[in-house]
Order: sequence, then structure tokens, then C-alpha cells
Amino acid sequence: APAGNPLPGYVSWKDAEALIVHSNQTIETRRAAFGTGLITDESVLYVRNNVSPPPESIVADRDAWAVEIKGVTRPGTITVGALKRLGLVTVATVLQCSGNGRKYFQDTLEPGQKMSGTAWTVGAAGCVLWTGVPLRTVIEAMGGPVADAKFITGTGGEEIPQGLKPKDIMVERSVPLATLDTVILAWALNGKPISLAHGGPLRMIVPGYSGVNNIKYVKTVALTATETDAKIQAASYRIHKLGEKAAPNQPPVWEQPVRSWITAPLKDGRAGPMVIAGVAFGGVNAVAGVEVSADGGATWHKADFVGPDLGRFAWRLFALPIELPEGTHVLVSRARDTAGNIQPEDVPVNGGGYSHNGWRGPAVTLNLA
Ligand code: MSS
Repeated sequence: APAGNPLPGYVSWKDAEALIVHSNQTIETRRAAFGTGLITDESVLYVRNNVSPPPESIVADRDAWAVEIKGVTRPGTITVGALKRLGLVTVATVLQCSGNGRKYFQDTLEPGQKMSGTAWTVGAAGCVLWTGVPLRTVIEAMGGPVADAKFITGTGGEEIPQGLKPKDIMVERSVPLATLDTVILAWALNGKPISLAHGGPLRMIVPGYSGVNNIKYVKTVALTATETDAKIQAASYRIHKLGEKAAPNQPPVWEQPVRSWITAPLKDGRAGPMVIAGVAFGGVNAVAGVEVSADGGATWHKADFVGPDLGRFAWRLFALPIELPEGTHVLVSRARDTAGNIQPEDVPVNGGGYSHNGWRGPAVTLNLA
């Protein structure tokens, strides 16, 4: 039986055994549930909401959902039905919360130090297929970007409760205009209409960028001269020192760093031959290689990629056949991307607990008999 809280109603269709319910808005994929699958099924995909999702009624007539496009020569509103006539593209991306692995930061804090936020291990991530239309196609159909455009700013379709300051609550994020080469407006996830929980009827996908930049139930896409001053962009999701406040002059959480973790074996068992497997990805760069260690990083072995390569934004499965004797073994993996970035052993702590990509944190300790 699943430990912790039951699944909240809007995700009651998910596989409870595969998930850890931290709260109604933070639901993590169990590490074992990744298995050796390349694509993460929607039934086991993690969920993170900064605000309660809109009502289920917004996915009743998906094609009627309208997104407002601003910062173009001919601004206007376009429905999902009309977007489907404009273009078609599929991209595999790693959707990963910026705070995935926060627990590994929290575990290193000294007494008196505090880091709030969900204690995700590796399960605030998945590799999924998105289908939609390239944002560039939409922008061009509306006359192209205005001259001073520097950012793509997407706004989520949540209702802002009465009495609260919209800028404090709204999920509105800006990413550099250069991402226009890869951003898509997606209506399908793994070949099916996107569930409400994952942002249906329409989601803005910024491949290679961390979760928060992938706006669910997107209702406005604006090409803007400046980053939004919404709190979630200006005073949150920034890399800053522990104990400091987030501010617009700090680096935003945008591109994901190279990362990997082992998904099997995770349980104590018998000594002998086995296959160590896991997932590795490079964020905006393709992952170039993975090494695995069974002695906590003292010696490393090159692992092989297995299965199809779904493109630079996807993760790849890796495998290393190995023979392990009786005793205790600490399994770790270390990936490298095509730009030459390599996972560090540890990552200096940052106040929000974002972008953890150290190889030591997600180590698996195995006792073999
Ligand atoms: N969108 C919207 N609209 N809302 C919200 O809340 N969140 C974020 C993204 N987007 C939101 C949005 C986050 S933060 C994340 S991770 C993601 O989403 C998640 O996803 P899914 O599908 O998994 O749930 Mo962190 O960085």
C-alpha cells in the first residue's frame, strides 16, 4: 500500500503505488517506478503546482481553449483548434522540477540552517513526448515579433482568488527569445490529450528548461522587452545564497544542467552478475556519455546507452553489466554533455535548493549476500 497521503481528486487516475504524495500540489515519482522505461507514463509522472489547478471543465472542449498572443505585429487570440491547423511537431523532453534533488541539499545543512521546499529526491522528473505546434510558426502567422522583443513570457490559466495580488500568485515566466527555435505549444502528452494535471488543454513547452518554465493551461504568450515582474519570476526560482532573498539580479532557473541517476538495482539482493541501469540527460545539450561506479566514485566504468535516441532534450537509458561480490556497494553515475559539462560530486548549496546535479546525492547503497 502507498505510504503517506492519498492521491488528490484531480490526479485520482494516477498509479498511487508508483507515487509519493508530499502534498496535494507536490507528488513525486518513486524511483523504482522509472524502471527501465525510456518514456515516463502519465500515470506515474510527477506533479507540481504552485497554485491550485483550474477546474476540470477547462478540458471539456479542448479545441475551444484560446490563447492570447501578444508582442507580435498582429496580436490576437487563437484557439487550440486553429493551432492544430497551423503546424505539427513532436519533441521528447525531460520535464523536471527546478527543485528536483533538493533533499540532497537539505541533508547537508548545518543545525540552524533552513531550506524550505519539497524534499524531492530524483522523482520530480520524467521523460515525455509533447505534440503541438512550433511557437515560431504561430508568431510568424501573426506577423512576427515586435522589434524590441527579448523574452517569451507565458502565463498560466489559473483563476487568481479575490483579494490576492495577481502578481504574487500568477504563474507567469519569461525565457530568452532565443528559445523561439524550440518552444512549442503542446496539446498532447505521450500521444494523448494533455490531462488537466499536466497542463491541458494547452501547455507551453520550453525544451531543456526546468519545469517551472513550462506553463500549464497557457492562456497568454507575449513577446516582451523585459522579464515579467510576477513574483514567481522576479523573487523566486533564482540562484542565491542560503538565507538571502531572491531578487531579479540573480541568475534565473532556466537551462537544466547535465544530470543522471541510477534506476536499477535499488534493492539489496544476491551477489553475482547484474545490470546497473539509469537515465542521463544534458538539459539543452545532448548527453554525451555516462560512467558508473560501484564503489562510491573511487573507480569508474563507461556505461553504454541503450534504446533509441529521442533527441537532445530527452534522457537516454544507460546500462552497465557488472559482477558484484558479497558486501556493501555504493552505486553512483556521472554524466557528461556534448558541451563538455560533467556532473560534479557535490553542488554548492543555494537558498532555493534548485538545479542539484551532483552525483553523490542520489547514490544507491546495496547490500549483497
Ligand atoms: N504552470 C502553471 N500554470 N501552474 C503551475 O503551478 N508549476 C510549474 C510548471 N508549470 C506550474 C506550471 C512547476 S514549478 C513545475 S515543476 C511544472 O509545471 C510541473 O509540471 P507537472 O506536469 O510535472 O506537474 Mo518546479 O520547477
